[in-house]
Amino acid sequence: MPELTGLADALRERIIDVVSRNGGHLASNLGIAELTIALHYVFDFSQDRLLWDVGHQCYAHKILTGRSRQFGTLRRKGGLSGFPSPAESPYDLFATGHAGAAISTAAGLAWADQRAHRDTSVVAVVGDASIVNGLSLEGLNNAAMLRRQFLVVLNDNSMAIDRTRGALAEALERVRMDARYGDLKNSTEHLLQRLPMGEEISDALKHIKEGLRTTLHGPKVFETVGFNYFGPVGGHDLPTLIRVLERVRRIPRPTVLHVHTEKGRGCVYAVDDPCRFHSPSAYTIREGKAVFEAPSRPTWTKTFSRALLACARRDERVVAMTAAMPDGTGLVEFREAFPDRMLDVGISESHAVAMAAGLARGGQRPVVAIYSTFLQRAFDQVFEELCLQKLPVVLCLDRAGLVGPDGAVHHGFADIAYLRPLPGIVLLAPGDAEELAEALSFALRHDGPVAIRYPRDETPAPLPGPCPPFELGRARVVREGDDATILACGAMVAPAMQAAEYLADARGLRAAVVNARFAKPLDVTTISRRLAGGTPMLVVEDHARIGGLGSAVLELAADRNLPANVRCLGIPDRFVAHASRAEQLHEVGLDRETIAETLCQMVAARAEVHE
Ligand SMILES: Cc1ncc(C[n+]2csc(CCOP(=O)(O)OP(=O)(O)O)c2C)c(N)n1
Repeated sequence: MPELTGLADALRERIIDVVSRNGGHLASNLGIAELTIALHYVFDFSQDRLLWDVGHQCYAHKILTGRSRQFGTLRRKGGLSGFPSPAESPYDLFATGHAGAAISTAAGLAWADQRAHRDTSVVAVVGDASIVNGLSLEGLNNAAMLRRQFLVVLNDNSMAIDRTRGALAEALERVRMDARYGDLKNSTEHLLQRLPMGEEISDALKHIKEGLRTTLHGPKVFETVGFNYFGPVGGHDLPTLIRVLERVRRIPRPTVLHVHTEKGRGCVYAVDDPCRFHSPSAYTIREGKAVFEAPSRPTWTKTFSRALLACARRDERVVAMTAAMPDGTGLVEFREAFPDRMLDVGISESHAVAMAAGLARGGQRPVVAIYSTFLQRAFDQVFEELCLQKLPVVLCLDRAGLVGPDGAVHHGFADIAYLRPLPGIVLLAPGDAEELAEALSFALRHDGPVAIRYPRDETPAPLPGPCPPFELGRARVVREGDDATILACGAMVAPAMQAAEYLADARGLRAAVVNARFAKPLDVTTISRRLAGGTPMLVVEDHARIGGLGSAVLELAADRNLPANVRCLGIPDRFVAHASRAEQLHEVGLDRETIAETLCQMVAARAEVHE
């Protein structure tokens, strides 16, 4: 056992070392080292099933399942993913990154194994913030019907990225207060005495009935839906954890084991500021402090944060909403300035959007700041509660496009494609920082749903010339030229400008650059005029080629019978792996060089036709 305890410290040391160099999910992984060891000690996950909810806490699991040597490549191009990945290991059953799905996929595996007469144990590890996600609750509700072993390990560290919010969080907090550590040890001993060990299943079942009554402090929600609940158990006491798991493993019914862990465990700065160290970028330690490289220009998130504060000062109806991501979406300053106008609803994107609809109907001006990839969870609410009602809610889609090291599970490559068919929605993509502020002002003036997309990146140098206010369906011509047009969207305007400048200097080619600003409604006049006569148009977007701005332009050309000498550069029809965002953009051809080269080819092809 002492070796195992030493192993937990060694895992933490390794994780700190690699995350400080590569960036990644630090605090959650430090907190779950003992629990991961205990799970692997008690179960045989070469046969048994282990599902990580979200999956960001799987680093120790990766190291323990044959990936120790590659761990230094974490989140790097060609290296290990920062999330579970079946491509890497049979111990990773699903590639995950979105919260709430583990109980459902575990339930599916449990049913499948039962049908196939496979005698496996199934374990889902879910954090205290993710267990309140609607999908988790749907999963619990259904999995409770299983008549077999099914273990949900509730890893409760009282944190989402920020503090966990909501009524269940408060219930868990009460459990924690009731069972402070000394007490916790007693209750765990009590629990151990009551849990089956070595008996026949029928005896075990008898114990479980009693077990239901042995619950000392637990929130009743799990028992109400039909789960056995055991806990709380200290998550850093490895021998006890192993003893508890060995017994809980034998229970032939759906069971929740509630484990307390400390986010950031074993690392002073991560314990002190678990939110900052939830998913830090690379850093170095100087005089005991983590030092981060400052961005050379303000990020899009920071720019949004400032712009929203300015709008909120002008209009007191503006309220801000987040689904458990105040820091990532830039709402921390807003929360400080306007605590009464800020809502953090926990990891519940569908609820956030539906609630925003209610707020808008009640006369407020909600701004929902959300990552593009997570808005996918709320598609139906955007459809029904926002668009069908024509309600003025502003969706600010951070991390739109390719997201860099978080990789395939987090890219926001589909928002234009899934939002564009919804009648009445307006889709904006600002080209620089000033445009983001203008887009937000426009969105808050507009009487209907608006989504604004921007990437995880620094903002580019300001586009040339004055920044005109946004007008519905009006693009902005940022560079004139008659030989060809680059129609660029959002963060792609800057590389499009660089490509056009290069082509002018190196090839004497005069390409116009049109900043689309709107993916919907399109600037029909400007685009139609630029297509006239078969002038080449290259559409460039940090979005899937399928269904994005390029598709919209081709639909317009088809509808109006316009000549469509159009090519599209965008994200191809495959999942792009983790790497830096610049590497990913280069890999898919969304860089200055590929834009210039593609436009040259188009112009050359046209010249050939005309010869
Ligand atoms: C649907 C969804 N929304 C938001 C996120 C962003 N996110 C990643 S981890 C995390 C917090 C998870 O908290 P918890 O489940 O308690 O796990 P912990 O990190 O505390 O171990 C959040 C909000 C996500 N991954 N998926």
